[in-house]
Amino acid sequence: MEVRLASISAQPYDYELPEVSQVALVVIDMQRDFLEPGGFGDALGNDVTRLQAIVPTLKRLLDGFRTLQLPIIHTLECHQPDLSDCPPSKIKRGRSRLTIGAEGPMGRILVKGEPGNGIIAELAPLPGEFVIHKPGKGAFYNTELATILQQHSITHLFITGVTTEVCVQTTMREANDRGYECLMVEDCTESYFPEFKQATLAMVRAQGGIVGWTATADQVLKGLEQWKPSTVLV
Ligand code: TIU
Repeated sequence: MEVRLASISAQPYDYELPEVSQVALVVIDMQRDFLEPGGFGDALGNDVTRLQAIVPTLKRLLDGFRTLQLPIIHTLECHQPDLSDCPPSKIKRGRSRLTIGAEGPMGRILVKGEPGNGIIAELAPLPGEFVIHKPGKGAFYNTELATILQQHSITHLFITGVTTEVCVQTTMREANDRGYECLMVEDCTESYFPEFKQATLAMVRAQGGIVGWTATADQVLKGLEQWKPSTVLV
């Protein structure tokens, strides 16, 4: 079988997909709680509408991964209804009018299973895609993510979602320390603070890619179209 490696045009230099590698798309916390009025992000005093700009591009990237039948991992930041997995420090932080667990217009804030805690309809997971419920900002803390990546021999992660400098960056740093080759997709992540997004992208790729790479969705899709893994690892 012909083996063709992919090289994705990225910063600070091209992102290579070796012959024996498996990629996954990670979509962090595209939940109503962060993108719609009345959720956690709103309760913290943020303008949540500015996160919605990435939805069409992220949907296009998701569709690309689905067409290529590559693994997709969605995460949700959430807590058990009794908040037993939520440190009191997290509840107190923010000093918002609606704290975690309080009843809001979309149900209880950041509580698993509440209407406001679900992933937005446009990006809803399809059967066969992984869905990780995470109590922290990073997707590895107290979740099955590490096991899933190992079981499916995943080595390369394309990281997207919200917010760039909180859950997205924390997850990318956790993954980087575990040896995963991570690329943050520039136009598929957003922050309530545009300057924090730009700073995050810059610090990821500084120092020779100290945390990993960044590229646009188009650059990722163009690269993946050339990629034909020689070994089916999933
Ligand atoms: N507040 C904020 O920017 N983010 C979070 O609390 N969680 C995530 O980033 N998902």
